[in-house]
Amino acid sequence: MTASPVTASSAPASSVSGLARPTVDALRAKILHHLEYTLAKDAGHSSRYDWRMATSFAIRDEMLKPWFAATRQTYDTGAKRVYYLSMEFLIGRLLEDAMINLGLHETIAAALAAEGQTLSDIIEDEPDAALGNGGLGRLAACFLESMATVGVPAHGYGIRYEHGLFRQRFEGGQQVETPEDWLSQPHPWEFARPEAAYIVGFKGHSELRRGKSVWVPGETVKASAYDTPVVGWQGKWASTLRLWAGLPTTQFDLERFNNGDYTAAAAPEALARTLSRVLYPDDTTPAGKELRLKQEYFMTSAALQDILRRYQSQFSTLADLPKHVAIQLNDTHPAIAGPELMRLLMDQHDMGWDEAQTVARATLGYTNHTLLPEALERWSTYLMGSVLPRHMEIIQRIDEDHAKAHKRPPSVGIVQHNEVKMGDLAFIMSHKVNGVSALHSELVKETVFHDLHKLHPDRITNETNGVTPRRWMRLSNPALSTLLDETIGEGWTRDLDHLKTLEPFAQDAAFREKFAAAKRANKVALAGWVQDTMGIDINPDAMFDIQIKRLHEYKRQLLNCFETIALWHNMRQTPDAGWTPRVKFFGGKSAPGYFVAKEIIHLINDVARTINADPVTGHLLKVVYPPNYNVSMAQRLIPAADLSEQISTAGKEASGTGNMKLTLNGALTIGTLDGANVEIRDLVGADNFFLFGLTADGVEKRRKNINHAREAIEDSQNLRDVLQMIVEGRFSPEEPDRYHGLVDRAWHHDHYLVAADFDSYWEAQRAADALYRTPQDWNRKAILNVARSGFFSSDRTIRGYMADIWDVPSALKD
Ligand code: 26W
Repeated sequence: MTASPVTASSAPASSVSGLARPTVDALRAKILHHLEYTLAKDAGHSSRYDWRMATSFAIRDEMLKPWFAATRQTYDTGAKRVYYLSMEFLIGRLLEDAMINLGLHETIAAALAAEGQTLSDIIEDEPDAALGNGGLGRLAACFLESMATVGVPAHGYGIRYEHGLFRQRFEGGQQVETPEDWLSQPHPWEFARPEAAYIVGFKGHSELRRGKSVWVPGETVKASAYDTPVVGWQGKWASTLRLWAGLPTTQFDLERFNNGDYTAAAAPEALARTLSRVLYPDDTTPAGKELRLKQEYFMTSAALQDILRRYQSQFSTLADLPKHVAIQLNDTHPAIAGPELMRLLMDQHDMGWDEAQTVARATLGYTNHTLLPEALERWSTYLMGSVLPRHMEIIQRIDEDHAKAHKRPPSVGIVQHNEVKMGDLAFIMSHKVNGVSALHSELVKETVFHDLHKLHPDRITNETNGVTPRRWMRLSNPALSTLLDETIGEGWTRDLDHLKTLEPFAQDAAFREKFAAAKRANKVALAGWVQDTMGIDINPDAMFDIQIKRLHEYKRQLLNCFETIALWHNMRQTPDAGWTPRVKFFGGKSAPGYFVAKEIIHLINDVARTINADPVTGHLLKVVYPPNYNVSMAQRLIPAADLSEQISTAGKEASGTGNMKLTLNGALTIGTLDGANVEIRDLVGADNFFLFGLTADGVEKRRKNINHAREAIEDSQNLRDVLQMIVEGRFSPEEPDRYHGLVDRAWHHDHYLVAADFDSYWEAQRAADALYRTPQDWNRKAILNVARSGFFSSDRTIRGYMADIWDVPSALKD
């Protein structure tokens, strides 16, 4: 719950679909009912946890109506279904989102208040469902909510990790990871579905029987389903998130247990649970571990078996599968779906090779989310062959077919150098491949899939990412949401293009006042939270400059850190030069094994410690890096942002989605022409965007000059001073040579062109300083950013997938 003064306003009563909305008293009774009969607790002796669970169950009861209705209608109409396969769903908290979409926020607040309970405290008590690393996982969560709002008969399939993304804390400024355990308490939003369970095999061998290949797995586990309903805006439709948990197929080995061999007795259970034990915390470099491949196959096979079971309960001809089912692969992580669907169609449903391949390809779509070479999954043929011997056979033959069908250059091929390239497999086994921003989709054609694009020129399309305005505005920013409702009506929540009607108000001084007041209220609330949780005093009238995202060299948190040091250094020399006061916010986790990223975290914290203790600049500059950045913290930071840092090396950030959330909440962007920044700048207007840096082409050219960093540093007094201060231990007096490696890399291995872009970044930052000192101009531009951000709704993105890839109509009549 964003601690903003104004409470979130949910879907207005009249608009919630045909649903008789429960009154305050009815909901109060429901909560008390669950307290007594579901939790067996007396209202007088209930903890915050009890009240949260009882409130969650009361809301969950209301979710069942649209969920049942959507499920039933889809069966009755035989509507085409969409299945979104993802190893990650970065959901966050669900209580408030459900209340908002069901139009019950005020009602619940009143019901709880009548029982002396505070809704915001109860909302804060819910752990985040952190079943993802970053952009890819959060996009999947936004898509589920948008498919439920737009009316797509949709299921998300993933893994019910017992441990989501690790908790981050700082010790001596360094990241330390501890296991996340969201399931240490019962999770109120899931329904166990033990009847939906499937056997998944591994290893073993495949043999020919009567001319047919038959796989004889060496190990088996059971995938057991847990369903979570996802209700759309105004509760008109709902989608289902089905997550798989690993269970042993063999009984507990009592005999072994009785012989005292306890571990062996428990081994099958332990083995099975490892499959859904923990999320791999890497968001670029694949761990390449056998367990990760097994997790990917476990999720994918269970999903496909469930999809075919449901399909056959409605339709008889498997050859018609593509007419009734669309399956989307969220990056290459579920790419084994191609061979697995063919295996099921051939080995279990006697379909011929060619037909099975055609049906599979027509059913599958693949989304690429990254160009980073190290992020593209490649499994050794040895590992693939030992874990999935039957699939290795099928992959080999798919590759041979493709080679026969297309005169392809030697560089093209799924199996090469004893590796299976999952990107090529996903491309060849999908009827549509898409990038996630206009620039990225072009770069996908020119780089990672250049040769395949030549062979299949109409396969790659673009679907620019989006974010759900329900969580990222209506829920997170009630102050601005209420102002929008009063000014342009509530229609924007379902159709974000309505924001366009806000444009004229940018010229309205009175409206600008109200807009600035809403932003300031959010900043005051955030300042209070920073004081309470970190003991740092920040000025809510300073510019809140925010960079929140995973730590990665291409996202260039280091460039931001260098500019922060240069700003501090200049402020110290001329403290009375009329500087614009700033608070630099950083938020983000590093993959545990990514030491360069961890060193950057250490430096940022060391710089923060030094600057925050400096009495000379205390009123001008503060650096705040709250640990354990996650979805709930993003909901707290984004509404309070003035400046959005989107400073990645051009050509590296596939899209970005934080950039969209910050623009929607009235922040101005300082950024490069990378990912969706390009489309944000095009739509909000170049005058309302602080652009800097090399373009993607410029980066490729500059990289050819091996001395690009040294030359840039020698050209920049500011940057030289910064590197000098760092190398002499100015921020690490207790270990002066702590950053010698980092500074050496800045001079000699500046792969992401931090030095080359430093001066233009500095200039852009000073331009932001200047504009911030003219609040009327700043707010006019900020209002135009909000008014022109309608395109970045994930509803628009989903409508793109429905039209371009899935060929699925909305089940909702407008
Ligand atoms: C196997 C290791 C691994 C895990 C996750 C490799 C790569 C990933 C993801 C693709 C990384 C990711 O989250 N990519 C981000 O996806 C967002 C949603 O499309 C984009 O907005 C971001 O630009 C992109 O970095």
